[in-house]
Amino acid sequence: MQHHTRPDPAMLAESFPTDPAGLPEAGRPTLLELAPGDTLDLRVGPVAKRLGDTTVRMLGYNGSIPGPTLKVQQGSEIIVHVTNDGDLDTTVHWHGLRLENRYDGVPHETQAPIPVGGEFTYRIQFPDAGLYWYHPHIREDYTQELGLYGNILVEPSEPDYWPAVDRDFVLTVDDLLVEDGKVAPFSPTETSYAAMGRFGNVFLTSGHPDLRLEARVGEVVRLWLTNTANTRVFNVRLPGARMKLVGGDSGRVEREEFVSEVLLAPSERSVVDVLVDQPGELHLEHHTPDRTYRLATVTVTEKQAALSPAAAEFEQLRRAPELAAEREQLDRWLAAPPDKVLALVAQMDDPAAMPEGAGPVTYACPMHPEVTSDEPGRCPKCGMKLLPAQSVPKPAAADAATMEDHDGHAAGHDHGEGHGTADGIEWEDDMVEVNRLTTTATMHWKFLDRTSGADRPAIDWRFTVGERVKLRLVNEMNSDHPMHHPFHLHGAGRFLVLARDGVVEPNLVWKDTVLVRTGQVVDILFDVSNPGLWMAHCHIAEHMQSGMMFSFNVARDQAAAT
Ligand SMILES: [Cu+2]
Repeated sequence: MQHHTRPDPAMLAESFPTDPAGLPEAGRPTLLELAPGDTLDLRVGPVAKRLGDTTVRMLGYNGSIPGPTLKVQQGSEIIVHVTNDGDLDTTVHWHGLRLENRYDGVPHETQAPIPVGGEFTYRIQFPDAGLYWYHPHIREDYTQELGLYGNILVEPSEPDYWPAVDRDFVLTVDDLLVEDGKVAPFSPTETSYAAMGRFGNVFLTSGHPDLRLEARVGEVVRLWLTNTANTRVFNVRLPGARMKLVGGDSGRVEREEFVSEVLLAPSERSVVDVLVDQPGELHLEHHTPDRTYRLATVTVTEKQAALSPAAAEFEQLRRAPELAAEREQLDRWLAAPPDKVLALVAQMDDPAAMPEGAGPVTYACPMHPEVTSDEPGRCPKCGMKLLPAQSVPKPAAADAATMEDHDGHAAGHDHGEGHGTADGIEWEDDMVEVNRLTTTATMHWKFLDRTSGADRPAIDWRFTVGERVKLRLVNEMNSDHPMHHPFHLHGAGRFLVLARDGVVEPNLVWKDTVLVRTGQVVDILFDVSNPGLWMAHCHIAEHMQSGMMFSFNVARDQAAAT
């Protein structure tokens, strides 16, 4: 075991290091095929990352951003030996895997943090086919933003689990906030951008600001997509090619369907097949109500030998029998009252609080500065808490403060009246100045257990292996900052979405994260399968840091539960 001297805490209090000089250049992620019982060495360390003309200091697993893509077999187990040469304590969380609790990577609950210079060995199991990922579970707002994420592809035991394809692209979608040629600063002691999370201005697809991929005419290409952003929701399109949705967070969908776009909240995954039937260039895009951003370019070359078997089957829309069986018993669960009701709320202090008796105050909405009032209250347009007007940029200044697009990545600029809140999703940071100032000290994101109707902030959930539990997630509008939250449950089990605002989920897939839009009520059916102490949290990194998390207990059997 290596022993490094830990950095001087006084220095840590100032800032994290930002100088890329002398660091190895970040590599491209490698694909590592691991056999059952194999050991992987995974090292966290700083890298120099080129972004256009600038080079910034970031963090990588094994020197690449993203870290290596692990390809493993369903039902297998591997050993991962992690060493931490990063900037702060770390753990590795294996997102979406139903694994043994003690390897879940939650600091102080399932393991001690791995100090800088320290190491930890994980045994990771893969009971379910599909696309998963790994990332730290300490200060994700910093470490994930800086590049610590990687994918896991679990190959199904069943040979025809997925339709045939000719080519796979495993892609992470992300955004990074760069200011003055550096990654925008972080405090080692507190999380900023706590209100909306840290939106970036450079889009990184698989770590690349201008990713170029190649395919051949007549092929079916599978896109394995993971949203690794701190807070941004991605809506992914590929104009000019047909996309077929085949899978989600954990495995395949109930019924394959042709789609024009897929929505990915932070930490969610989507698996889509694409038939590329014409030569030329295709652009993978992120499409919001107001803007379009380019995520990657796919060059389709004409060199094609014969029609691939995958292309011949592309029109088929298959069904998953295991999810059809779940559909059979869905009515019973839809009719049942929820076992637990969880409210998602915000309490926001004024980030530029005025001393008492400082004179008359007028209030304004940080997202709609034209909304003003002589009294405290909430914005009639979005429900946001009104703040003293001096802490809200003037309407003219507000526009100048909206995100500038990075070189050439904005394909369209129809920035209208609508702001970024259409469909209960905040697509952009529309209150940059206020958001930057909000910290874990002034912004309190909360889950409240409203099962019995009352506010009961201390959540005490106890489940038993083998149980199924209906959870109702209520994103309350009566909150200081109503916005969307991707709700994530750790590997105690997996869940199906039953209904969103009373609308029965049309296409089932096993999930570990669900997007709860502003004001929405989402019912999920949680299939509890693993004992231990497990976390639930919002996967907006800054929201989790600001309190939107709790842990719950799963007993091995009924006797242990009582
Ligand atoms: Cu949240």
